[in-house]
Amino acid sequence: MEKVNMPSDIGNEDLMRLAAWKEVKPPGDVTFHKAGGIARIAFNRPEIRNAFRPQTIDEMTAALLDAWHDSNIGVVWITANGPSPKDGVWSFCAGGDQKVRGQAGYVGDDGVARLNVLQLQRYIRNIPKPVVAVVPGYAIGGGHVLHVCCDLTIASENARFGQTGPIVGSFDAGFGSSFLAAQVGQKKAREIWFLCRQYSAAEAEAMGMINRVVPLARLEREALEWSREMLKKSPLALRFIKAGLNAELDGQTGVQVLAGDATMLFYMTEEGSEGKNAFLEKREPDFSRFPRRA
Ligand code: 1HA
Repeated sequence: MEKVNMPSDIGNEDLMRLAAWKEVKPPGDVTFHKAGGIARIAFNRPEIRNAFRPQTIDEMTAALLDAWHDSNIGVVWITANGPSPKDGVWSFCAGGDQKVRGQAGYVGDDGVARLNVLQLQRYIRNIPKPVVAVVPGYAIGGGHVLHVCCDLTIASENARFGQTGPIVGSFDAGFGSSFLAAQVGQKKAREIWFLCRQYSAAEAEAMGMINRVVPLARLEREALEWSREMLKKSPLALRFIKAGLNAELDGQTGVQVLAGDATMLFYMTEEGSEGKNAFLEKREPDFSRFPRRA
């Protein structure tokens, strides 16, 4: 069959020249770099379309948590290295590695079956910084769900999007369905899941599940430009907007994240500090100087 996802004339070496990327950890199933306020976390199994096993997700989760706690980082990318050394095809992620799929999940070297990608999805939604899916090729199955969970998606023209669960005997009825429907509407989300077709980047953009399509050779430059624009904005404002946009779909957990942000802001006020100070000074708190605002 003719390959629809052709290699570009760029390789990682060129991508790495775009910014002064510093390697955070040695390459494994994932590579992890930082530069100028951006964390670049990339799937690194291009020979199998960047399909993930438990170790891949563990490495990606650790990198995401590192970026979460690094106050120098304002934007996180989830992307992928490529192309495949076998056939030159680019991919973002083709979902769970079917070769290690056991009876109760994807089996790690320790023999334990996991669906740890679901926790990664929650972290992507909860990290109080924008997460950008930078998609250089196939985003299929659980890989498609990951881009859906990201705050923004920038894709290359050759990217292909779709679900395969009902073909390979799986489904993501969580964010992979509900957040997808919030993006493309109920009818389209049902079409995507019930028919398991593949969609071009242009089609994905038209249905509202990705933000921008560019030639593959421009992909990371475009992502850099978007990221640098966001980095100039108020971090707290972006944090609250993200929490607010998530809150309804995330139910009580969404309210909890938003409420936690409100608590953080309260701690930053004199009124909030008065209670703590009074406790530490073993006196009654005096809130009388704080107005009851209209
Ligand atoms: O649904 C869930 C979950 C639900 C709830 C909770 C957790 C979940 C966790 C995961 C998932 C899932 O991800 S289920 C969906 C699993 N993924 C798929 O069904 C996609 C399978 N792959 C494909 O459909 C195609 O490979 C492709 C459309 C992405 C690309 O097609 P293409 O260009 O024709 O490449 P292909 O020849 O098929 O693949 C190239 C190589 O990559 C092959 O290896 P090779 O024969 O060269 O040794 C192929 O086996 C390998 N590969 C591709 N995808 C996977 C994979 N190997 C293992 N697992 C894969 N997912």
